[in-house]
Amino acid sequence: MDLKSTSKFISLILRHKPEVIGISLDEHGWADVDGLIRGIGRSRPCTMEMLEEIVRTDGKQRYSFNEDKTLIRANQGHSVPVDVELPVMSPPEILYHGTGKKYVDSIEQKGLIPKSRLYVHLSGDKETAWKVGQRHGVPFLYEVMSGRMEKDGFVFYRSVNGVWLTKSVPAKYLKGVEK
Ligand code: HQG
Repeated sequence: MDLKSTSKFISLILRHKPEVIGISLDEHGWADVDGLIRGIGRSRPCTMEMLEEIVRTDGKQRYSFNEDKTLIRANQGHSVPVDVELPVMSPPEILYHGTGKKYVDSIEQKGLIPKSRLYVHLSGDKETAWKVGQRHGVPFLYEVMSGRMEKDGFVFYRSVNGVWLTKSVPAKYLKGVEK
């Protein structure tokens, strides 16, 4: 079994369903490393060395260890209600959100909502947002007037792996743009 599939499994466990391997996350999203290795180990090979390699090489830097590597958590993307202590940060004037064309009608009505996750995910550059959109069929790109939103009182966070997060984006701050 390759590291990529184990990494996907870890993402499911640490963001959405820790119960699939019988573990739980603390209020800050941390899971016990030994428990995670044992839990995953019941269905596929999993060692500390593999875990360290996954954390180190993950393309989006999705996971972090605590200092002594006894705990591990996902940096963002959760649907379970944990507080990963995201720092509040002033956004650039414009951020981007990539989505599926099929969602556009609904988004123009309701704005961007977090759906199953805790936050709406925004990207600092078009290229990244486009890739996120491609996960949802025919992609569609929005410019988000994040500077104006901040002036109007919306709060933005930035995860340690560079994803911008906010609770919602009303439609008036969105503008469809070309790739
Ligand atoms: C859409 C990946 C209808 C929203 C990525 C999105 C990201 C609406 C979808 C991270 C809507 C939710 C998150 C509305 C929002 N009506 N649809 N009112 N408001 N939507 O997967 O942003 O590889 O939960 O546009 O790189 O696609 O997993 O969010 O299309 O950073 O690490 O509802 O996941 O990272 O989809 O992706 P998702 P997302 P990882």
